[in-house]
Amino acid sequence: MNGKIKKVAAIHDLSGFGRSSLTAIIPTLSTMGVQVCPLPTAILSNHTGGFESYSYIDLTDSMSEYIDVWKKINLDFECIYSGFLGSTKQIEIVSDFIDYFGNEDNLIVVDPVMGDNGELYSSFDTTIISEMKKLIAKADMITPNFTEAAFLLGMDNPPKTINDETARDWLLKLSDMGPKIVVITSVPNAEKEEYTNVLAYDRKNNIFWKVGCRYIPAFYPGTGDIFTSVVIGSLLQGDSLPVALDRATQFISQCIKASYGFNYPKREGVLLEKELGILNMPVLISGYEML
Ligand code: PXL
Repeated sequence: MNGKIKKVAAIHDLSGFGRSSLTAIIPTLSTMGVQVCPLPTAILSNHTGGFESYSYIDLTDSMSEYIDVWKKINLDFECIYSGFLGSTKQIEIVSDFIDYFGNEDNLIVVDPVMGDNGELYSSFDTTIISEMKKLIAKADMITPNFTEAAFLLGMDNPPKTINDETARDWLLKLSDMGPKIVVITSVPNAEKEEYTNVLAYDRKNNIFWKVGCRYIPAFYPGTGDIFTSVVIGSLLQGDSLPVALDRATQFISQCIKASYGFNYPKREGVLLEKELGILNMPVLISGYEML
């Protein structure tokens, strides 16, 4: 056995309460045997989705010095994973980070965190969309939710549902912007209202994938961060893309079911701590198919 542990540079905010961003990403990837090296973008008292207020310390000005030290001590990463970015300047910093630390062998993942349920998060205005488009051009894989995918494609108001043909069109158009792998989460199912889909396109193999999941009418902040973390952990463990998507979908459904059953306050996020252990259990692949 060799002691090599893979490292992920995780460029996200730290929100002290509500199980989103780094407080969800670190435990998830650590449980999957991956070392998380956080590059914090901001420190918040709690995430911005559903509380009366939040405190916000912007770390844009300290990020360059932090990164310079990482360069000096010669760090390298098997994956670079960015999420919530608080300013245009931060997007530029991440872009430079990818130019320096990205290479042929590592996986560059950009989760273009901007909004959900048809709306931008309260801390953003629409300039985030054009900046995010520049950043996704440098990614190997992007993981927008349905709302973010529509915004990246230039729509102001995401449609209610899309059929398979439109879905393939969206995936191709997003891949044309740069990323080799495009994953769209929370896509409403046009035929079966009680299901949502995760859809994906793998340009190298020219394959579209679809993983269905029973829709649970509950919105919990942080589920996108946990989803992308499981996909990354699974790919770094050597799984194929559809298996990684299947594992992540199953894990999120399990977390949501665990929380929903307790009528747990949504703004506190899903009951991650109760469920983390199942990430180390043998996987029963539940049902991916080609789109
Ligand atoms: O999970 C996405 C996210 C990340 N960071 C902050 C957020 C949110 C979603 O609300 O508010 C600060």
